[in-house]
Amino acid sequence: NAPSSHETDHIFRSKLPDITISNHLPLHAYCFENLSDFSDRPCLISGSTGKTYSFAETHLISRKVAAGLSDLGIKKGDVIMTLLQNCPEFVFSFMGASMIGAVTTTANPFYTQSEIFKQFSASRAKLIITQSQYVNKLGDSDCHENNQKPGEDFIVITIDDPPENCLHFNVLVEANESEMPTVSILPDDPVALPFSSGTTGLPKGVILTHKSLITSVAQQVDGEIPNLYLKQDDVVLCVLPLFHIFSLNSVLLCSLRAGSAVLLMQKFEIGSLLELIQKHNVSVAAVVPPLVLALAKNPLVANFDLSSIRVVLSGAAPLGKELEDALRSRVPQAILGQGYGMTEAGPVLSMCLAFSKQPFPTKSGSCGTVVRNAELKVIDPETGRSLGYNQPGEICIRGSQIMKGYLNDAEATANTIDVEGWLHTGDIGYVDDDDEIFIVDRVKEIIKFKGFQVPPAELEALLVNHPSIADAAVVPQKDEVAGEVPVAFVVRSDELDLSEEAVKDYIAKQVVFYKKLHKVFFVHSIPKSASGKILRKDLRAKLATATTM
Ligand code: 4UW
Repeated sequence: NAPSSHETDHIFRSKLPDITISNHLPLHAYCFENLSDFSDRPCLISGSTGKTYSFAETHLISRKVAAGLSDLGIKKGDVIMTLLQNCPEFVFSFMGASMIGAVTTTANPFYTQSEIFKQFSASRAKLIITQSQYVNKLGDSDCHENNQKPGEDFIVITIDDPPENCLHFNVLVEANESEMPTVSILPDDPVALPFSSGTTGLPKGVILTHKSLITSVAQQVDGEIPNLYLKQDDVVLCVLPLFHIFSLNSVLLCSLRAGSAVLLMQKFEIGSLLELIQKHNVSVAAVVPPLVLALAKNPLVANFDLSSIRVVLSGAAPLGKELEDALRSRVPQAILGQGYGMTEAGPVLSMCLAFSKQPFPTKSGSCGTVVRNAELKVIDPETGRSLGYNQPGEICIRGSQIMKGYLNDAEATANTIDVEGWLHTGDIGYVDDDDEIFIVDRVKEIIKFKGFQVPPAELEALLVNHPSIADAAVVPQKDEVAGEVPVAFVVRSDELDLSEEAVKDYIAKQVVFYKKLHKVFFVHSIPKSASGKILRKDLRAKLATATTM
């Protein structure tokens, strides 16, 4: 009569008390709930133009966009796609869609045509909001899979001068907000559909509901003692792309809720970044480790005044202690710490408690402590047994913030969220005596290049499509700047002289820059388990010895 697993589970919780969360509301109503306290304060600042939108303006334009989307036939449950660099229109589109119960799938504008098409067709998007420079990637004859035509089979809106068959964003902004339809939105209705490959396989739509995103934002910034204390006079740096959940949730949605200004930067360039930090007195900087590297090491930094920065929040990939120390010498007044997120987890699992309104002492290298109103456990990946303090195992999380599931993929959902509601992250870590989480390894396939996801299965599928390749496996190799880079093991299908360069070029033509292969090793076979799974651990070990030789 062994006790059922949950009775013996060792569950880790936040050191902050649970709070009441308004997750019965729709996301936009929650984000703008306290609007009247700060309606005239700056909400969005465009880094490139300097144009500022107050909270009241942001709310009004979002409502106009909601009415405009509705006029174009977008209804509750429909999906729209944003294919945008960071800009105010991203925010108006996302919030506007939420207001009519529509769902936004956020795509990377640097994606190739086929990468965009996969997300577009899997999400069944009816409308795309983009920049004119990307329109040529939306359904041309050279993409054989896509015979849909922009302007005919789906609507394309550009935020700048529209090419043929496209509409200008103004058609949305000029709509009459009072004609916005009233829709009833339930907490479990989807609102965002980012794509992630999760622990295995190809990218999949991650269904995030109104309730999940509200819960996640509240876990960070709500309550008497917020875990991530954002103030109304904060200026939060938004240089990380809003199509990724880190920036969407912890920068944009958290700032909207808390009444902080968001400084939008279209892309990362160290000179303009430093200028904007100084000019706008950025106080909270959300970063990824390669950005920490730039801030810590670039000589230009010495020419700028960065004394306004009070918080540096790093996440999406491991941040080494040395790098953290190097940054500390550049911004000695700032609190440095990490958050740990995963798209499927809603996304935040843990956050540094030094960012709290009542800060706790924290250690460098830690990814923070599990957020409030959530449970975290660490399990033995072999037996599933729950582990106690200081014992590394797979990190699992449970709470209202996690995804509803993958879009149209019950099997992948069931492999990620178990029957007791635990989401299995595929990350290996432990919780120390002070409840701080340390990530030490990953059992999932995903490769992280500067925090961007590189799904090995996607590259492997492309590789085996090549007529001269019989089999292939892609694994991460450590890299000082990017953290990890994808490298391939390839079995040639004949004796033809397929070169490393040819394989690299073949992939490079089909994928966004961060998925490019950095090395190709030709081998006679790919090690596989009896069930046919690639033994990635063996290949990673081979790589480790090969590089030390
Ligand atoms: N240390 C080590 C970390 C860390 C990490 C993530 O692309 P995804 O699905 O999602 C993200 C989300 C990151 C994020 C969101 C909100 C937030 O506040 C925050 O803290 C600042 C971070 O990256 O990739 C998920 C995978 O990325 C790795 C880990 O393997 C995770 O499963 N990862 N954060 N601090 N590794």
